[in-house]
Amino acid sequence: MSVVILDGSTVRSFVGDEAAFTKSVDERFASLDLNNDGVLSRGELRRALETFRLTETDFGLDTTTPPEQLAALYDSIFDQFDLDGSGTVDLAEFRSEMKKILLAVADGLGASPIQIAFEADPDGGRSFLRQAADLEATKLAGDNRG
Ligand SMILES: [Ca+2]
Repeated sequence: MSVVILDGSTVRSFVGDEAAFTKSVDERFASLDLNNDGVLSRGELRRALETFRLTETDFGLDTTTPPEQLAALYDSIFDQFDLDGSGTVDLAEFRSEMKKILLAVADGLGASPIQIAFEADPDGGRSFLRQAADLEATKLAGDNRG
């Protein structure tokens, strides 16, 4: 487990770094598309949300949230992702919604830094917030060199 400190501007600059952001989102999409059909089903997206741990930190839920409430939440999130109502989420929908979510997270964080502890991800992936923090660390290191 490692701990990073980030605030809204950290997340914002990650989302604003289009190449890095798109690459991360695309990689995550590919890893979530378990049956490799190029779209995310309801079940695949639900697994994604659980992986991101967004529900706990960003939607104000805790582990005592009843399952039926969680199911309703996942449904409403899926409908948000599925912009054209096709019943699946394609890469373009995934990108645009992840961007919106992370910018909302950035707004929520504002200028107050928070400390987040990350556990090692079993699939070797890193959460988006972790990647945001890592990207900023890389940039700061670059600035110090220059
Ligand atoms: Ca799929």
